Amino acid sequence: MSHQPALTALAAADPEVAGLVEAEAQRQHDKIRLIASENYVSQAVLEATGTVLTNKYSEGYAGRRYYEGQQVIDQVENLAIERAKAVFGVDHANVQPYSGSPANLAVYLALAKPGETIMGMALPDGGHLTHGWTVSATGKWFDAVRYGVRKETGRVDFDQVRDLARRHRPKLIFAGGTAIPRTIDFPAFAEIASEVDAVLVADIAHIAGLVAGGAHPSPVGHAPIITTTTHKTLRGPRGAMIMTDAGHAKDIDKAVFPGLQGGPHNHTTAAIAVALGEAATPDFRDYAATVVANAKALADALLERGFDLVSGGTDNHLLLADLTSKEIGGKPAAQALDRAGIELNYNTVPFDPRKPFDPSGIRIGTAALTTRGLRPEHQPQIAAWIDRVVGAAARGDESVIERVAAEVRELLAGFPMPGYTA
Ligand code: DSN
Repeated sequence: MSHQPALTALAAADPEVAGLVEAEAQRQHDKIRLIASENYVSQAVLEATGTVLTNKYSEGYAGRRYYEGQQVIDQVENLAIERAKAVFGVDHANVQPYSGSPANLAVYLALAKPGETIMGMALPDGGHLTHGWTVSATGKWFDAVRYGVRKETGRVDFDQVRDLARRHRPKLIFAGGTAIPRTIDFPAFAEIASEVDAVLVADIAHIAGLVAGGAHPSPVGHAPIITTTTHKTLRGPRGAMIMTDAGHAKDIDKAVFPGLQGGPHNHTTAAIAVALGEAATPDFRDYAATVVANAKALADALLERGFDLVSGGTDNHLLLADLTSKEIGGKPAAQALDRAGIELNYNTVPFDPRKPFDPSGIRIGTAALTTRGLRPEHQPQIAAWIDRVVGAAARGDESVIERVAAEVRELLAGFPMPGYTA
């Protein structure tokens, strides 16, 4: 049992680190990974991230660098850019942001001045820290206005979005987030942004793979600026991109470099290119459709078992369960599920009376298990395990948890993991 590519030199030079990497590979193999922002990248993506491209500095952009020796790096970056443009149908792509938060910060730098008004979804309602939440620099340095979901439906309250936008006239409106189980209505956001002369920024980090694979409507044509990480449903390395219309290209490029970052991580850029090559294939469309089918099947099975899902279900890769009726908090439930080989995160739910570090909910995503090969017919079993473990944790019955962990390992033994040979 070992990591692929093999860690031959690493094991010889630094057995301690090699041992930790092997242990993590084994852990990822043995668990049903339901963290909605995670995935398994292909071995090709893994190989690209572990290349000599990490040795090269290349501040600037292709043809306009501040270091010599860019004959190859320029080609790598241009390849990633052209693939991003083709996969998402955009005019321009910047593939240099180190991750999602720096990508969003670059958008602020390009389009707003400190103290100006911006608008985003409140974190407890499903938004992201960098959409102006209180503890983020974006909430401290900008006058952040926050919209949320309706209590009765768990869906974005567009009356509130429109009302707040008219009253506060933000420079930017962010659409997207980290715990939104329903289709994001980009045309509705675009209409409001246009009415108040704001720039609509679609943060598609969670759903980028679904957009690329045709399983979620695209924001292109509605949002002139689109940010995304590359490692969630898109199934690339940890990184990010900003995609724009032609009019915003220069300002965004200037904001990423030299505005915010230094040299791009060229090994990551190569791996983004590989992931985008994969995202252009028919197999990826099947994967994206199956991610959604798996999430819907898991939602149905959990609803049958009495789980309370925010918005009553899902349209995408993500479910948010409020465990109040199960008489357990999200955190002890998530910890028990992890011990049972089912890995997810505790999460606030909209209007959560509990604190963010000890909230009422758990967040569940189906991207990684889909990559692993699990299908809708496996979801009732996963729901049954979640139900058993949540019940056992509420009762303090550790023996059930151990039995489920063994059953999970047995199921997963039949589903190979990219980056690992059993
Ligand atoms: N922390 C990521 C997530 O889990 O959704 C978003 O940045």
